[in-house]
Amino acid sequence: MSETQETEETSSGFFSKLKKGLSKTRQSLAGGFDNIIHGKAKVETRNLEDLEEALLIGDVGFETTSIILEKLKKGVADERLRTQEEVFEQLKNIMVDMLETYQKAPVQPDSPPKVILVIGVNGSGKTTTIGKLSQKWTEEGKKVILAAGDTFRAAAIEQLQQWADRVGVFIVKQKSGSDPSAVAFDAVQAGKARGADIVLVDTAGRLQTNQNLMAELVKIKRVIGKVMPEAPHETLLVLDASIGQNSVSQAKLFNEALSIDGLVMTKLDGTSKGGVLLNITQELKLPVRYIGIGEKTEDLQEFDPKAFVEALF
Ligand SMILES: Nc1nc2c(ncn2[C@@H]2O[C@H](COP(=O)(O)OP(=O)(O)O)[C@@H](O)[C@H]2O)c(=O)[nH]1
Ligand SMILES: [Mg+2]
Repeated sequence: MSETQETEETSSGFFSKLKKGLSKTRQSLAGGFDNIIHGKAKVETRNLEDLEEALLIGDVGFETTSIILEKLKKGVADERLRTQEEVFEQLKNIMVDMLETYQKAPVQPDSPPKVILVIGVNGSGKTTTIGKLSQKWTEEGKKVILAAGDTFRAAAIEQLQQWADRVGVFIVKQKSGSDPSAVAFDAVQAGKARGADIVLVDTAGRLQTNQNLMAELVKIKRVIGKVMPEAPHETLLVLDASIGQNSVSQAKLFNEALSIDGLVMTKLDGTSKGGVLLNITQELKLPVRYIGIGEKTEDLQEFDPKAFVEALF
């Protein structure tokens, strides 16, 4: 197989997975548009009102929907947008623009390892995301080390250990109940000593109280910085997309305490609320780094705004 053929196949595989993963969101969000916007007929006010409703039902959120509608109305008033088809094309452009606004290239450290702190509430998909990323990067030839920083439950350490065994990467762990900062400290040190490219730090998502959790995460972050002053190079917040608008307030809480660098939106495959990505990027002004569209390793994709919007329709 030639190289171009291979690239085409991989990218079309990527896209068909994305389409499949987003099918529920497509049904709720874009399914609404099908009845509203089709073809060459002149656009009417009623079309825009129905569109607004479809966006709200698709969990795009009130503020963000208003911004989109304002732009479309202006286009119609200026007579730049005459047909329903033109409105639809413009809608896609607006969505891509919104999603691209805060995207940026991830930070590269001056010297390895790159330390990535992964945070988020219980069940959001932190450990699974770390497992998937470690597999992907190991296959790319990178040396990855895992830190079992969710010491709150023994099962959490075991779950990360299983990924480490499966992928064949080194894991730093202690027994449950131990100080997660100490685990993170050891892992970053091990990363330096062993010449690792990446250290992925798992964390707990639930403690006795939210305050305890935030304080613990802040401490982990500070302690990592003692081994490598510029680390963690990336703090990623993992959010379960199926909780829709609730993820916005959750993200704000974490961001205030820990200043997040990027988002991972998981479980987009099981939900109709994928429109929340538009809202959360506008509200948080943060890039989406990865999206999870299924259980398998290849179901974690780097976020691509154009492909995402294309797959929605
Ligand atoms: N369908 C689907 N399930 C996911 C995805 N990401 C994670 N999960 C599942 O969500 C559950 C919780 O994940 P886990 O990584 O343990 O969450 P954690 O508590 O944040 O570490 C597990 O059953 C995962 O298999 C995803 O993108 N799609
Ligand atoms: Mg976990």
